[in-house]
Amino acid sequence: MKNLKQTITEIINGTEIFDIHTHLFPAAFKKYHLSGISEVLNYHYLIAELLTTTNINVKNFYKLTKIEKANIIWEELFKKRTPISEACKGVLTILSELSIDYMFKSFDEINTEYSKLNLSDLQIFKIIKISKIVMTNNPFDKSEWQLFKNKNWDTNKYLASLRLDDILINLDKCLDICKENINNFDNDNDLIIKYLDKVYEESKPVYAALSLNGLQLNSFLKNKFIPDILKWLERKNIPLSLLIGVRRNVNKDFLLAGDGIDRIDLRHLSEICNQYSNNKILCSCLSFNDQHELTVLARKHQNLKIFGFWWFMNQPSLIKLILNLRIELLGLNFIPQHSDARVTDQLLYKWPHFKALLSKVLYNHYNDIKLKNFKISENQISDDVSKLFYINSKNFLNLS
Ligand code: RAT
Ligand code: ZN
Repeated sequence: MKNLKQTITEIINGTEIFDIHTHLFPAAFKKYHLSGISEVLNYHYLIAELLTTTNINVKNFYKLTKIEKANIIWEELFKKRTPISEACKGVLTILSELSIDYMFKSFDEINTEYSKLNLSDLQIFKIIKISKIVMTNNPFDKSEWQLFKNKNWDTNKYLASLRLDDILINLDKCLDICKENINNFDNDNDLIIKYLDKVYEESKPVYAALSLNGLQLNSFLKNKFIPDILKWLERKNIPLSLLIGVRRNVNKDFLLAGDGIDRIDLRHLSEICNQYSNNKILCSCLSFNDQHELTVLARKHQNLKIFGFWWFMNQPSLIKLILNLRIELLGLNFIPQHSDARVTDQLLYKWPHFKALLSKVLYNHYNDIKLKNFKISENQISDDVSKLFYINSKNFLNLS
């Protein structure tokens, strides 16, 4: 092998990726598919930064059009100030990846240049080497669920997942939607399961997911629907993905940009894994505080798999630290990242930022075992990276 560092970087850049949690939709589903620089600048991570950095009136800001909002974000965060946060750097990565010279330019100028590129989602997938992504699909959102009425998109690239948060936060609405679709049922539990059967057939999801605050995690196993849902997931042989530790609406006025972090007790996760040992659980925690305990739990439960660096955890300094910890405690038995992208173009920064970190972290570990006389080959590194980016996800989701 020529040079270990270079070999690792080349392998990481050349390995196919399975992105297991995104908020992306196929381009054919126009109403929900987001792309382009205006959408990139309207990302709620940047909006939160804008609203807390400036004195802009929040209500008035949200009344503006997307182009107007993008304009303000560009002026305030990228021209008047140094764009040094992770969310800002993401935009710079996208622009430089696309060779757009942005210095001293207005949003309009950049927008015109960017639009001319006419980038398609599949082109972006190709640049980053993404072969599959998992969408977040809410079966209790009638308008969004229309996606599955006309499958004129590549179902091998865009896989579905069932987001079930509404069952915990908006049960009446969920039951109404179930009743519109299911005629014969014995009780509410039976109704929900029959509806899940229906949406399963329509979408063929690879997992079901729930995001939980501390209270919802504490009372999870006492919820009257959860045991039946877990049994249903076991029958369907698909995992439950738990995104734990979000506190919604910390600042209601900020809308989507107003969610924060909640305190949680991971002993409940351990209980879920024990009581439902035939269910597979994917898990990502939002707070830095919970990462050590979560990693130890993944050594204790065969049915638990950690995935990604979720949202506020997706910061280079934290990723470096926790990625090392995960490798130290779990070897390569975890799913290291997901993009959480809402705009297809964000893949152009989320994955390269992660790849650069993974490259450095893996180099140190391989170097370490090399010093202990372990002969690491190029093939072995390829297999390892392939596990991290693709195979671990594929196996845990039971995909062929
Ligand atoms: O990261 C985000 O964009 C958040 O707003 C959430 O969507 C989060 O990832 C989630 O899936 O709830
Ligand atoms: Zn998400």
